[in-house]
Amino acid sequence: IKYKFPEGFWWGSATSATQIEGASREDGKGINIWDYWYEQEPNRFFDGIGPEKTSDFYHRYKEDIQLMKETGHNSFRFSISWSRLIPGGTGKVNEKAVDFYNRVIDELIQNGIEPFVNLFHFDMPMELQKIGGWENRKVIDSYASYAKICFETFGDRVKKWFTFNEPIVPVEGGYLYDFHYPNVVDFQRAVQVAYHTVLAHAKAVQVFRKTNIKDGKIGIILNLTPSYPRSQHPADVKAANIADLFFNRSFLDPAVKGVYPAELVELLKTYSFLPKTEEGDLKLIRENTVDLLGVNYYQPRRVKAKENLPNPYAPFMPERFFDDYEMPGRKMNRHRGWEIYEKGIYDLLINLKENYGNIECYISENGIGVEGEEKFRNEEGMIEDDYRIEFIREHLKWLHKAIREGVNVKGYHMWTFMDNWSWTNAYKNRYGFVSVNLDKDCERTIKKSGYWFKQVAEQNGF
Ligand code: BGP
Repeated sequence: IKYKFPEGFWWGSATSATQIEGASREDGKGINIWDYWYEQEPNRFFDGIGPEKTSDFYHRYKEDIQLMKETGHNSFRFSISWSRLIPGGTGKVNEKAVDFYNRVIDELIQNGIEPFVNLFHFDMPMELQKIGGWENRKVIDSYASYAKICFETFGDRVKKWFTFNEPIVPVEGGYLYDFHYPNVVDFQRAVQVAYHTVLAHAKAVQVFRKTNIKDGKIGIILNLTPSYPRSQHPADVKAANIADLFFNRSFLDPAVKGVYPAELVELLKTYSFLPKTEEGDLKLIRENTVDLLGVNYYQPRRVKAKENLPNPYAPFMPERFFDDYEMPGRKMNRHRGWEIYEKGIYDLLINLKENYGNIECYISENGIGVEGEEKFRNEEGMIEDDYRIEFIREHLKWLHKAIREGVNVKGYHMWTFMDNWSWTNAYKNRYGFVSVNLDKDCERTIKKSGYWFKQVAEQNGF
């Protein structure tokens, strides 16, 4: 074995409630922004497929947990659906949801699979969105109460907690680039939403510490996109730094260091976009940094200095400060339109080691979405997804190098366990170790990558 990983390394995959559970109206679940938006505008959804059934994990979790075992998982990340647990977002707890998550957690543990639980994966309860969602400061307290209930109910068995998955994505999607509800394009509101999310995160960490879960750790999951300048020309480097401030450091610094980057604050101040704050906010952030960090890595960001002056009449956007740069010859996943750059995972981890106190971290998502995988199904009925094996293997090599150089990485979760519903392309691009046949009542079959992963996990390397 050439690439051996440290003892006790976490191998597994990640999912989210809205994308796998289905049963969106069953057993007292309240609706979230996705259920609502799909009802309002089904045609905006790819192929007209919404989140109501998805991969039916709600009913088939036992079978799925067996498949996790068969694919070598010793750990699994999923999220709790806030609107399932507390249908109104605040107030009464849905006992059927408690029962469901209890059963999932117990089943995982009985099968030797460590649960990693995330509290928020893009799925704001609709009742709270109606009063403004993250724009409304009150929602921070609703979130903290929800978090408290989760810690108290499941904390006896769940030891790895995450407050948010990719909190910047609802800001980008919902308030800047129009791909999440509520489809607002407004930089000032985006700043406020981002700021309230950071406060909600810090508050949940504070609640967690008070709940005092034995051996428990809490973190946040961020999509870190290393920001590479086109050249070492100072204008390009400056452009890359600004993109890094907006898209990485706006959450990374407050979560890990407890402070916002001064350059970001300065920039927002210059353009009069500072958020509304209250006394005590900065103290809350400062005192509630994370124990661990989940890192989702798919692709880097490549930028160059702006070539034209920004249009003064266009809405203010982060892109006011840089242009995207399409590096010639870059390797692409054409299905998703994302660059594949394996070394990025190494670069970002080295940055965490050097500039973020070598925080304990783990790769919480990394994977490749491919359209039309059925054509790779062989006579035995197995999808031969060699491209996925290659994608994972090449990333693992760089991850391994980072570990050798002392980065504090404890695990790797692939996105995703089984093919699932995605926010913008439904079932077009498939990501799973396990395929889901929508025409055959969601029949599951393990792909070649799933068997390969089992070997890797069992040998703790390859
Ligand atoms: C991440 C999200 C996941 C997942 C993944 C793949 O940003 O945390 O929820 O969807 O990306 O992206 P997509 O489904 O858009 O192709």
